[in-house]
Amino acid sequence: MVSIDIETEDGQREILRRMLTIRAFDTKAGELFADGELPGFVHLYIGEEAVGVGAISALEEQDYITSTHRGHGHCISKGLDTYQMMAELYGKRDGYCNGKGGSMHIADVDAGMLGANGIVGAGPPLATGAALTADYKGEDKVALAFFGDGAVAQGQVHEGINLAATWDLPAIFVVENNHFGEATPMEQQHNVEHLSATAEAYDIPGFTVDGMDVTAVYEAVKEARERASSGEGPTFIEADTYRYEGHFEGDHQPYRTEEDIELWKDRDAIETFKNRLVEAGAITQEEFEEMRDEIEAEIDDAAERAKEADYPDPSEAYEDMFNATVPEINDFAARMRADGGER
Ligand SMILES: Cc1ncc(C[n+]2csc(CCOP(=O)(O)OP(=O)(O)O)c2C)c(N)n1
Ligand SMILES: [Mg+2]
Repeated sequence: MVSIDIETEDGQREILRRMLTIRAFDTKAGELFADGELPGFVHLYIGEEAVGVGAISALEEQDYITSTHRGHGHCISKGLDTYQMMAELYGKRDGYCNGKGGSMHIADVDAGMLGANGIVGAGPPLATGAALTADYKGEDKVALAFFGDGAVAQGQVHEGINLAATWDLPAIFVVENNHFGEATPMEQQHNVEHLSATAEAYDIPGFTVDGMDVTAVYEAVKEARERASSGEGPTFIEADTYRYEGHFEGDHQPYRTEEDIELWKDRDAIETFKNRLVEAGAITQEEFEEMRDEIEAEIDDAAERAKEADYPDPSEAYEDMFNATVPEINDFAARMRADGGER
């Protein structure tokens, strides 16, 4: 059983709900950042919702994902709690990393979310490692790595894909080609038209799908998962998508025009999927608006609660940093705490 069945009306509504949740969460995060409420940086996933939701909805509950610096959408797609996420953005103790990680380090290993990552290209080798673990233990688990067009030329991405391909590991590599790595357009980063050409070098299947179409992403990943879990190795999927907002909040975006953005907004994934469901009678426009309003209220509430929540105490600064199961590290951590970190 897949975690979400896109063939059913319940599954379709859940997919819509998740895409709307990402849109509402990141819209709120952008507003809060602009108001000076949030420390650090936020990179918004608005416009790219169909990729995270389509891909993760096609996985099983027990599967792993690795994420990027633009990770809120992956977290929500994997079912993470929006209050705990918001608390993490605020640096509060209730956050996923007790407020010590922030937007780019949200992780929930128990949920199979192996972490957002501030290091561009760091996800694929982690996914290969998780896939190797699953393979070694004989568990039916697949590891899916999300990474950007800007990560495709990173060395460690290729090391990860090469090993997974050579050892037929249960991995899936999903490139979110949003056409920019920071301010650099795709054509100035790569010599190929489609990044899925990368797959040829490793003799694995490679596809480019419409990343504004949640169904297309879902179907590609579902097929990739079947291949991975039956021992046939990894698949490389390029999802063609676009970010509506700047690279980070505060980016003045001299590298593109409002018209460029509007062209993609005309193909908005949420609007397209919703219209398809309305036509099929799976949801009415009124039900859709009700769903959207409820989600926005939930996110507002999560943000208000996170704002009021406690910060971690300074005495907790060295907690959760070391693997307590390794005695030497434990000992080192205890000494660090004792002398206030003077080493
Ligand atoms: C190893 C490394 N190099 C450079 C950076 C700086 N950096 C942060 S995001 C980014 C662009 C990433 O572009 P892409 O992978 O396409 O992801 P997108 O932001 O478009 O989602 C860069 C170069 C970094 N964080 N890590
Ligand atoms: Mg990009």
